[in-house]
Amino acid sequence: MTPSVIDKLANVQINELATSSSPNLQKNLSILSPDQIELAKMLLEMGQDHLFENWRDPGVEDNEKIAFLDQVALLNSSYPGGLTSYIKTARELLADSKAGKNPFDGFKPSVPSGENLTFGDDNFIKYEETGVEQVQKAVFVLVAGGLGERLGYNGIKVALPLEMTTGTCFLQHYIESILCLAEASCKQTQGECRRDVPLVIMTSDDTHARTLQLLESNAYFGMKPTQVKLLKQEKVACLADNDARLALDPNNMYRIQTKPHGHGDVHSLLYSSGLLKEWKDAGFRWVTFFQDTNGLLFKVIPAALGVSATKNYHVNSLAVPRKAKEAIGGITRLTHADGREMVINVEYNQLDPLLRATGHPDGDVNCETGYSPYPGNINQLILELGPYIDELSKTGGAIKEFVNPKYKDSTKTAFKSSTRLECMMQDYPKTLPPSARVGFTVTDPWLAYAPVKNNPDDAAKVPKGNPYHSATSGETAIYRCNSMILRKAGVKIDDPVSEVFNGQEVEVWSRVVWKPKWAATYADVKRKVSGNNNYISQKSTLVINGRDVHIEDFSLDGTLVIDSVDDAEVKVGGLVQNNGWTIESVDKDDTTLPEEVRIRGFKINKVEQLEKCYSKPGKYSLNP
Ligand code: UGB
Repeated sequence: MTPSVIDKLANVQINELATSSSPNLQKNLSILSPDQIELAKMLLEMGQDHLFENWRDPGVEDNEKIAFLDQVALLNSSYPGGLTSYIKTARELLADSKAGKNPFDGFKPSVPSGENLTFGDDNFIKYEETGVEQVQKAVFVLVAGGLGERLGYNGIKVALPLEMTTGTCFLQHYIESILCLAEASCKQTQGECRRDVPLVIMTSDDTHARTLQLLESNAYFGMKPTQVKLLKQEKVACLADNDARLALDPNNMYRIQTKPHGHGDVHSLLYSSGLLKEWKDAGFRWVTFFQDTNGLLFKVIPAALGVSATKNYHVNSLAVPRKAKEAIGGITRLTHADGREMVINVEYNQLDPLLRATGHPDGDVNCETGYSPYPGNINQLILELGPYIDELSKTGGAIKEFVNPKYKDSTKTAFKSSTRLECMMQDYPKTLPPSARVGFTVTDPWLAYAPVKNNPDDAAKVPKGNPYHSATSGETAIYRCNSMILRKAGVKIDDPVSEVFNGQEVEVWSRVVWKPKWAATYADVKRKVSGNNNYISQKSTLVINGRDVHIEDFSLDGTLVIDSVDDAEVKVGGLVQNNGWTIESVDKDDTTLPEEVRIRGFKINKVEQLEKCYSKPGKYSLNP
């Protein structure tokens, strides 16, 4: 545009604003560009005059005013439909909230049907095999924009070790699992695949730089950098009152307060990035979403992909049996008198009142299995790419939002602090037609779910019998799961002992840890364990860092660490006995210890071990 056209446009807009309710803005129009004036006009039209109320005269704090409109431009462009749409939706949702309207009014809940997997049975093995085949057609999406305030950890959560025996961090474990499953997938289909399985990581301003740095300083943990894409979510504007007036930062009148919008952003980001189409053109079929700190997830991903492929699920939510009122959402079928129907996650604080209001006077209660009949959503979703693209083409990736203001009193006229709209990735099915194939896959919690979300103090307050979801339980769950898998494969493993760390009583099993390249599936474990005389004592630690390691008639009472290159075939038998590695309780408030140790309440004391390293190709036998 030539300067004269810009001047004209500015003049028109200045005239339009001349009668505006914001004299301070009017005075400053000369320092703003036409685009900035357009944004300011939109704000006034949306009843946001207060944002300019304290603007100083032109010449004073002009850079701050420009920065303010730059921020408005970003908030406007990063929200589907822009700020106008954000403010309109906020007004509607705030009015509903004030009126106490339940978003599920008129819906009747019932228990949906899905697939229940029992680890290691024929059905599980069949699904796992089908799933491995599908991995080469899958893309993986990790939502990692959350700061983890509940955990109270200062770093990014994906950098946390999932266990301290090897110190492997979550991101490394996820990437290695994906690489191994993709390789197994290629092998199973006689190497026909020609593409790299992509990984997308959704970050936020809180996590982006540190996630990138973690990847770069570790050579992307073995992935090609081109395989990994980071998509950064933006925060959304905070709302000061029921009229959805945007909240200014109390320390800076030229800055709108912002807060995270939630993991639901992943859908609009994927849509606007153009990646979905790219993947479809490249022949991918599945999009697998997962959270930042679940060290068990990949134990069940192959079987769950198998369920998706076998049942042609457009949406497959992974779930675990859930204790009634446990603080995770329940997967529920909702049926409306007007014919609407959906299978959706209902958050735990909404499920109980909804049941009570619809003819279940006791609300959410355990049934004869000892669990609620509504399976617990663990927020790992597998979507079929084709129907996903079709749906997002209609919605642009916008997900039904909610608002959760904390009111000052029962008049519900003022908030204790500003609020904002939020959205959750598992609400994606809310806009799907009833014909969509929405299902779920339930697995044992010991196999699939051990998130690290709660700080030690909150975890210690969890009602007895409910999971802690802490760093302590996250790590001990890895040992329990690996021990149970080996048990199923025929290894005799001692029962665990019960110990208390950071005020949480946990089962301590033998510390068995292996790299995904040793076994990415149960079928791999079965192939690599043979003989009827394998035994691991409770005090033992077994670390397998090698691909071709075979355990046969082997007894361990102490610590054995095996490192081997891919072409080294190692047979492990006989008896290894030493003082091993012990678990030592630590004080969570001992600031001389690293934070990742304190949040677990224990450390690994490496007293004695047998360490074997096979760095050259060949056939070896470890039989001391
Ligand atoms: N996340 C983002 O990427 N961006 C955000 O803005 C926020 C989060 P939380 P939440 O596993 O038991 C979910 O905070 O949202 C990422 C389900 O909603 O750990 O309280 C973040 O980095 C709930 O139904 O969990 O609860 C992390 O990877 C239940 O399944 C992920 O989103 C619960 O998880 C989840 O964020 C659970």
